Amino acid sequence: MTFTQRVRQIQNNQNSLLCVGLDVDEDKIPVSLRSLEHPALEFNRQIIEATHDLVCAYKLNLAFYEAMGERGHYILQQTLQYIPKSIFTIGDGKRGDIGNTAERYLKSLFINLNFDSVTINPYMGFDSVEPFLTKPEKGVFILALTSNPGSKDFQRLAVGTKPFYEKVVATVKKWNSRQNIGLVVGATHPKELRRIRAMAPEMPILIPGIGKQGGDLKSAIRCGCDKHGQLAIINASRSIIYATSGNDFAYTARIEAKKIVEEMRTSMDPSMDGRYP
Ligand code: OMP
Repeated sequence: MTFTQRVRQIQNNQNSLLCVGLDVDEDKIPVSLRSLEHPALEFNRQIIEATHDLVCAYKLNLAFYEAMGERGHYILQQTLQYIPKSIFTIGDGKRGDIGNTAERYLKSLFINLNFDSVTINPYMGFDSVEPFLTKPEKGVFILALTSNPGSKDFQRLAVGTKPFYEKVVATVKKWNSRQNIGLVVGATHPKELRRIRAMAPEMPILIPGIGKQGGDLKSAIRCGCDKHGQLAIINASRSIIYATSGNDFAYTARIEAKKIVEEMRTSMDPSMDGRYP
């Protein structure tokens, strides 16, 4: 099964497009957990336990684990063990380097940590991405138009008559012979998201930027889904995992996740026949 087929299957089984970002920050963990040996691990365990029936994916941004030093690697490995196999994982490191270095990233992310997919920065071109594409069952989310204000600095520059990010989309489509490439497009750019979905009707699109970054959930669903109401993977990190700083953080995370999923489910009414409200 290719990665894209797997995303469809998981979204179908889970009836969800939601990806919870496990961007765990030790400074934001409730006081009640702080006396434990690994507070961040217990925090993740409880978040996963409380939300796993509501999500299609968990995204672990590696920066948050690297920032914890040696412990961080252990917490990353153990967190991955808590995630049910029926849900896919995204190792978010936005890697991208010359071929032999890319091979090392691949070994770390796809073999040692066994992530189902990764985020990749395509700035260094095909040879920096190619090693990640060799396994059809492993997904590669390539940055197209990111959610942050600085996305305008390079990604929107004109290449001929088109913005650079469209060139990225058109080019990576040609690399997708194994059906394992996805794109990253910020929810903060709904108009461009719609255009990118039209250019790449069959690619998974990871859509961060709802919640704290101000992107609109409904627009992300409307503009990001394919014609079957799938393949948009809508990420929320802080707005779910830090919805409260209290001891009821896991319960509150569930409530927040549920709100998003309910909105998704209404928007995905099959009678809409591929159109979204
Ligand atoms: P929240 O803003 O807390 O929901 O977190 C967003 C998460 O998505 C962080 O892990 C970011 O690093 C990541 N992200 C973006 O915010 N914008 C992008 O354009 C791309 C990503 C990403 O690749 O995941």
